[in-house]
Amino acid sequence: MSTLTPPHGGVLKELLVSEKEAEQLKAKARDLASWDLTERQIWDIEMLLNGGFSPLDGFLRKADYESVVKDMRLSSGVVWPMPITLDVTEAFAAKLKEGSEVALRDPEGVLVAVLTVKDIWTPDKKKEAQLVFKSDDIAHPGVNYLFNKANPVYIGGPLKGVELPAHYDFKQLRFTPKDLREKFKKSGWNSVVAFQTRNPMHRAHQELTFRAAQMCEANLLIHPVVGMTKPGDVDHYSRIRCYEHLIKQYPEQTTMLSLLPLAMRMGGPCEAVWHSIIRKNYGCTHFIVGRNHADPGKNSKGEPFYGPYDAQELLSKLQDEIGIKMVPFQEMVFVQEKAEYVPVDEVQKGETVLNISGTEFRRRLQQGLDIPDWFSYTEVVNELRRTYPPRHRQGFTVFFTGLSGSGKSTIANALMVKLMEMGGRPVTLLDGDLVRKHLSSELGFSREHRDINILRIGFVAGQITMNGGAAICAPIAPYKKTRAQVREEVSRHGGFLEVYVSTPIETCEERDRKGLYAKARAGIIKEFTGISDPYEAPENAEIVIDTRECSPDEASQRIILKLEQLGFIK
Ligand code: PPS
Repeated sequence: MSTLTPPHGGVLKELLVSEKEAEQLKAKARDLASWDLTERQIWDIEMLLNGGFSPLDGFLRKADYESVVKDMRLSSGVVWPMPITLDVTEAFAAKLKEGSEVALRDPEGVLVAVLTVKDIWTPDKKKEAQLVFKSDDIAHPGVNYLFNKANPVYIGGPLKGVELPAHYDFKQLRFTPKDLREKFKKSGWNSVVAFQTRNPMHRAHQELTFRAAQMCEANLLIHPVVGMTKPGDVDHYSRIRCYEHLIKQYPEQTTMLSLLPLAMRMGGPCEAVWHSIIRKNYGCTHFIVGRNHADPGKNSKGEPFYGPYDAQELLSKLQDEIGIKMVPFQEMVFVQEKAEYVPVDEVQKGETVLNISGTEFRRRLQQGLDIPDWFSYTEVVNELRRTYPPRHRQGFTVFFTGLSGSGKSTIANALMVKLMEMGGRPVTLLDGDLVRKHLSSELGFSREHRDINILRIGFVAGQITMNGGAAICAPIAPYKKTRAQVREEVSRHGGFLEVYVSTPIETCEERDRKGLYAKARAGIIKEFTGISDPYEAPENAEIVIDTRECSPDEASQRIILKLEQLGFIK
């Protein structure tokens, strides 16, 4: 464990032990209670071990937690605005007492650190949300995580770090606080201004960061977050490819790109304070805070959680104490007459301001439309076009639902061959019977088993969609909630079209192609959908088809036209 005071930043508290001690801990850990770190905990522990969260020496203990939540300070009085806590289940906490040691492992079971338990407590999450995020509205991603994802019990205590969590991507861009401090020192970078981002950077960002660096006569660190960001953000792989293009726009030897393994909380002002402490730990002397820093978006009433410049206001009061200089920045806008970017408060009367909102930018990407040069760099736009191809090059899923014998499989088969005839995408049919034979042969028809079956179909369809294919699913899928889960899963990767085959039960029973209805009526088949098990009809299906009125050709044609209307077929 090392405590060093390099020329840049304050005291850095790295929590990794020596190789020898790490070997001893690995041997000892075999007999300790073991906790598999959640995704967010993995990011937090990386920042704890590498010193990015200095002066913390582990997950917060109760007294520090209470003080942080109430006053944005550790109990020692040092400014620290964000509760970094280790949340565990009640069952796991019940195995522990003060003084217990816990082996903290990554999802593959690799030992990352050993925690000595000092406190175990059940937090008042509502109070935590109100005090830290100034809200208990779950539209706030930080609040939502706290209420719906974080475990109910916190354990706190110091850490002995065995090894940093492994990363295999962009290794050449991952630098610890110590690495960066050393790099800055070697390069003679005495003043470094850091720029925090979780979005792709366009010309406005380049202008802003370049001006900021010029203003404070500092070198520039582009320091994007690659841990958890806001749900729905552009994935970090695409973003980093964009930053790698963008970095070429700065004068040589002035700017560096390094990735920050941080799990954001979207805490606005208090997050800005946290970010600035982190940047100080990484050896920076200045930190840019713009409009809506770490903004959680709108609350459930459609209002902003924080004011656009609240973060600047709060940090301006604390910057001296923290020991980093805030560089406040107004939004940069493009002035047509001047053909350049200026801070919004420098726009003169009568000048034309051009802007493309995030929503408009995504619409243009989605439809393959022009994105002007003044807005971004061709290389950056091309990267994003690869990540967000227009709809006609995205994958999609057509998800049929309906009673047994309603005609799902017949229409699904007709649709499959029509799509194959058109070409352009690989087509996969996940028919109810087929899935039960190849994917779910061990399952029956209880509610639990049906849910597992449908979620499996959803997972496979999601993967096919993600990789640009067309998945056609045709299970009964009788339960609304499970169908909604499938929609959510698939929609993350591409298009989702629900087709409700609404043929009434009387017709299905009359047809009774497989003789199952007769068996169900006779009680030979139990839990039969529509007879002895419920079917919850969809209310928002994109298409409703009653096969009494529609041939398989007509039905599949309607689906093709809908896909065309939505832009998936061109
Ligand atoms: S589910 O609820 O979505 O998991 O059902 P699914 O996998 O689509 O069912 C596929 C076929 O199973 C036959 N079958 C039953 N259906 C409903 N209830 C019970 N108890 C049952 N037992 C067997 C039925 O033939 C379903 O096929 P389709 O193509 O819908 O007729």
